[in-house]
Amino acid sequence: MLTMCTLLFGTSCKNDKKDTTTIDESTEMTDSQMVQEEVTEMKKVQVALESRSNSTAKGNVVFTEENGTVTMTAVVEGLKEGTHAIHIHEKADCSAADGTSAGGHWNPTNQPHGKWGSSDGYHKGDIGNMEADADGNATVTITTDEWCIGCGDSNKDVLGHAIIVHDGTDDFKTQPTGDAGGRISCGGIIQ
Ligand SMILES: [Cu+2]
Ligand SMILES: [Zn+2]
Repeated sequence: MLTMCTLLFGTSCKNDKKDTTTIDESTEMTDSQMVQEEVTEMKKVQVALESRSNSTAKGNVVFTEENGTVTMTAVVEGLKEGTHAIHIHEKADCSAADGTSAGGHWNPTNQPHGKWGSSDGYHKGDIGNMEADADGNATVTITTDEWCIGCGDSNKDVLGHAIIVHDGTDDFKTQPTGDAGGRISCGGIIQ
């Protein structure tokens, strides 16, 4: 019996391609492969955006972190055609019908509201705007080393906050909100 188990284990190890697997091959991972990825380098958290303020806006946001760089992609549907602000807000609490339970913009570094990367300052949650097409679909991607997923550094860690999509446009000037209008979709960033 012992010999049998050793043999099986040995065979399994020999076929294990762990050392040559790259992160980019992760599109169709099984659960066991997913565990292996987490043990190595890539972190991932997925957020469902729910409609708020009687809107039809909903969607999905995916954060991944690899080698200290976080990429966030938001895909939203059910929007009015045109420009919509999207931010990370302070609290992972979408319970209010108008989304106000998520608090203000996530701003751990005590900066003014602004355009991401601006020398005048910007909140860590100031993702910016996205454009909805005539069918109401919008997507935005941001890649940054100013965030992390679950690293525990309160100036960087996106976990425990919320994604908010707004009815209007972020003007990058009005303090502290960007005058982006109502909150039409919300999702807590929870692992
Ligand atoms: Cu906002
Ligand atoms: Zn802001």
